[in-house]
Amino acid sequence: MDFEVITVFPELVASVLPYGVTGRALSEARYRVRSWNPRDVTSDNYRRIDDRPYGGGPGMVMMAEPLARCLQAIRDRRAAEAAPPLRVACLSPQGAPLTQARVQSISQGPGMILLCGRYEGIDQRFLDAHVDEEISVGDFVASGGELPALLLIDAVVRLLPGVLNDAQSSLQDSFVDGLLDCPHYTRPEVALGASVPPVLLSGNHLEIGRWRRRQSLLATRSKRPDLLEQAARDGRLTPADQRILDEAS
Ligand code: 9D3
Repeated sequence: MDFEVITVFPELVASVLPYGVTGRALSEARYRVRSWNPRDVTSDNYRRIDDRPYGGGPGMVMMAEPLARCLQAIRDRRAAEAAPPLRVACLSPQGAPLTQARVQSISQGPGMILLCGRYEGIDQRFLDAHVDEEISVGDFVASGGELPALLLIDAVVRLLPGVLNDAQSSLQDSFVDGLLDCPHYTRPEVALGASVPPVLLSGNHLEIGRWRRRQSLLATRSKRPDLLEQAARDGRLTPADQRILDEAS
């Protein structure tokens, strides 16, 4: 899995992944991340990559040509390595919201070229000519595309074969079945004056499973009613789930 990241802050991109699960996977060469700085392919003395917006307005716009040269440098390098071609995604507040379904589909492919925007935006001609999709990580304003790109890489890498210790844990992820996770407890049995729910100490795995499902359903209804409605529409709630929700409402 390869991520080719176009960014004016390559040190920022390199700084985040060498920790935890993504760090181990990186040292095991389960994926690669390379950064490409559009400033490195400029030809003018000022290494200019941004300019003022036509039509006026605040901020600066990333210029199309340095980005196109950067993309060509990536494609040339990959061709020389006989590496497969990659789709181009731009991280952008105007993109489609990233979902676990999209993360899973990316994890089954060869990787991506990720363009991290800075400034007010990117010249539309580059987007029209070269970008296959625009991806957002949520309805809030970040200061650039680098942290969103890292979030995408993080979410994809943990799904790669061999990356998580426990083969079960990514299958049990919240969002995979469209519900929020249940509460978790560990030793000691009494902490901060509160006890562990007795069912978790019972050894009855059927009852424990039912309790966890109930907690997931109730937490999803109270914190993310949108997810619960989607699960119901998609037929992911069993009659037993419906009964739990009806009885607790
Ligand atoms: C009012 C104009 N702003 C658009 C909302 C300008 C603007 C703000 C912030 C343009 C770019 C950015 C930088 N953000 C990203 O590049 C970004 C982002 C985000 O801000 N939120 C959620 N997902 C993403 S992905 C890339």
